[in-house]
Amino acid sequence: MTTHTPRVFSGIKPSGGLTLGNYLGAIKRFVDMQGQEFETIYCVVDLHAITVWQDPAVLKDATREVAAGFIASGIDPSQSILFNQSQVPAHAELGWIFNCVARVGWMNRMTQFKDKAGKNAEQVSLGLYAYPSLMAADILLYHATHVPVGEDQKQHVELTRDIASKFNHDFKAGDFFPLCEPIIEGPATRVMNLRDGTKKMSKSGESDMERINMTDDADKIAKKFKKAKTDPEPLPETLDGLKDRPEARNLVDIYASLSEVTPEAVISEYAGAGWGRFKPALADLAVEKLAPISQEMARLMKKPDEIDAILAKGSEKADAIAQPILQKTYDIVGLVRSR
Ligand code: AQP
Repeated sequence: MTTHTPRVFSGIKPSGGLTLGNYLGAIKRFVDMQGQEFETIYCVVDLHAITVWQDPAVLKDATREVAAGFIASGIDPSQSILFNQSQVPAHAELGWIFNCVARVGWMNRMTQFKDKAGKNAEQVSLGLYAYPSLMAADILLYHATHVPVGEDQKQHVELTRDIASKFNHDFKAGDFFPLCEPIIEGPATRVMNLRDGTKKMSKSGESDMERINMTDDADKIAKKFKKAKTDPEPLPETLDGLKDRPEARNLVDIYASLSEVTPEAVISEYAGAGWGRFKPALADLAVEKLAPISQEMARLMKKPDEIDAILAKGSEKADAIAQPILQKTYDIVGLVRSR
């Protein structure tokens, strides 16, 4: 029985600018896990971004912007490994092996693919369909044991466990690939769209008004929260009163996550308050928390060479962990390493 080193891996795809959902559901929690008992590896997953068409120049900018977002939020490249996926080719190599382990039936159950492909499933890229097996490779290439993600990625982490199990079983490889744990915690594991509380806030959502971008200024943030869809009722006395009020619940959860208290505590502070009081308070809080991050992001974005140098160094460190695991995988699978 192998004991795997406690190791965290997670990533964000540069398919647009970072949103408050990415921040609260992922990056803020990545920062919390840094410097604890884990080795932490964070990745800008550019190969995932291109599963949907990306303008090449925009992709480069978005890759650096996501890296800047990590650093400005508190990911310290001397404490965590920070890199972009395409620079460690072992991700794609292990991804191919996992394409041969994962079953088509498993992929057909992935709800994110169904949501993204919609009625257009015949026309989307093969890469979008195979995305979860590349994600499994991202995680298992480092023998990661813990994967902090938002709620929407839970199914993909579960698939990663299925791929690890099937590989270990089919190749009689013991517990070579660990069964990683998804870590989905806090009040903002699924930040919802500001115009429709039944949909997730996404980078690539149609309207800019439905999301808070990490680069939005104070005026924009205030305007977006002011226009956020709600209902006519004031905030209730207890959290139960937010049942069937998805937009209201979302704003309370965002407030709780930004101020690092429970949703119950928010409700007890604002019980009976109308939106005219709550929304400006939420906007002020968001500006207070996000402004220092967006200012630092803007400063970093003026120095793309510095960002690239950080990513290059991180890629080397990541590669040093990944290569022995990939080579051992080749041996297990029976691929002759002739050079
Ligand atoms: N709305 C959200 N609430 C909480 N967590 C979220 N995450 C994304 N949206 C929310 C988490 O952020 C991490 C990175 O996600 P990703 O960028 O790799 O992919 P995604 O989940 O597909 O993000 P988007 O913003 O919806 O991108 P597009 O629109 O391009 O598909 C993950 O941990 C995710 O859970």
